[in-house]
Amino acid sequence: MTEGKTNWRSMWENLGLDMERHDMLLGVLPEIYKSIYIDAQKNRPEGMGFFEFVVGDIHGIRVSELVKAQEEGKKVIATFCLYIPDEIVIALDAICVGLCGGTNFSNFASEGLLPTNICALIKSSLGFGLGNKCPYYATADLIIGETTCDGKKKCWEIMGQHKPIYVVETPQCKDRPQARAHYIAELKALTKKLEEVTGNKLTLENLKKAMEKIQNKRSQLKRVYDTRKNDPVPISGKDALLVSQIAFYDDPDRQIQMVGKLAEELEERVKDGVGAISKGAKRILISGTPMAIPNWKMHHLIENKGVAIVAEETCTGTRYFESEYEIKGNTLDELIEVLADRYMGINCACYTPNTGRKDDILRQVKEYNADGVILYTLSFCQPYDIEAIGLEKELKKTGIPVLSINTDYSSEDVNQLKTRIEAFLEML
Ligand code: BJ8
Repeated sequence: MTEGKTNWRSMWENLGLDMERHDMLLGVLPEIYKSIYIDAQKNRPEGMGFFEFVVGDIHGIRVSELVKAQEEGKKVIATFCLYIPDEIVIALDAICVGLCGGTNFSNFASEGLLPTNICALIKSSLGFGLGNKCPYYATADLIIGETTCDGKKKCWEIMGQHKPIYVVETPQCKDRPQARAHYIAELKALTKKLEEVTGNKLTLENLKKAMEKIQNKRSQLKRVYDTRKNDPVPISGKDALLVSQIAFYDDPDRQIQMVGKLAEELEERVKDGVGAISKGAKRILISGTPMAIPNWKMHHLIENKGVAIVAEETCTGTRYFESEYEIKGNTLDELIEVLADRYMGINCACYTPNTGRKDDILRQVKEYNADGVILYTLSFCQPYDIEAIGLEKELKKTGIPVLSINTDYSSEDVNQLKTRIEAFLEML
């Protein structure tokens, strides 16, 4: 272990990390993890051992795999949004890593570059990169941005001064036929850019294979989520969130294997009536902005009260793996259309209108048998903030208890949140 750590140190130095700040980050993470995941939970599935190992070595083995792959000529492509299809990156024999930041530990580097009223996810992501604290960002050969929210759009301009970046112009009004045509054209332009960067060519065969792989990876996550529809829940929301967060940067083949193994164990637990949280516990659906690793704040606050989070209608939850596709098509163009339709089916608040999200929440309340919904919005995220107001009214109208929470990555509001969550849970 010591030897391994020494090796990582020289790797981090070679990647140009700010070692002092990086040491500080890695110094606090294990403690936070221990208090949230180990001390506060009982009866966790054995299969979580793998994910615990991965998070315990968050900047180690996986980064060394990326460095090794680069030495062998592969490229590392970093993304920040679900609308950038992993399938195209993987088909071109490159590695895709999701880079959203989930802690304000890195904000020192984004201060002075961004106004204060920008969401924590953007501040954190930019801070990690520019502050030389993220080895994934350091390895990235190309960053792919998108035109979703305004904050991200402007963030790409700043990132682009430090790293090669390519921005996909995602449409705003996705229900229009011309929006579909535009997104398809954008995916083709992205393909061209990635072909230049990787030196590989997208073919019908390699794209089909990549689609099978990514679809398989998503379906293993879906299996895990499906087990959460039972009472008792065989896995806590916290653990399920961790699995989902790791899926964004780990090797997809390993994910298929390890998430599949976990799903098998959870399916057995369901048969045997084994729960991670007591049978009959109140059940909460979370809906809102993504929760990038290590943002476990809401899950910890809620599950600490003995209730179960049964699903997340977020990009680090169901939006990531729902909307399966049929891999059919005899030409590359046809397969790209399949991809475009799948991705445009994701209901993100950055679209206007985005009525599908309300339908998703209502469906998931039923499917996961939720007693209430907590709308989770990162402060200063206007699209989700505005949708939360309308959703709160709509859900109340249908008799679904709902609580809307607006927060960031800091711990300053924890006591106030605890009080609000307690009051909400009591009325369920
Ligand atoms: S598909 S949710 S990953 S854009 S960064 S919108 S929190 S103000 S992340 Fe997103 Fe793609 Fe949509 Fe999903 Fe708000 Fe912050 Fe913007 Fe954010």
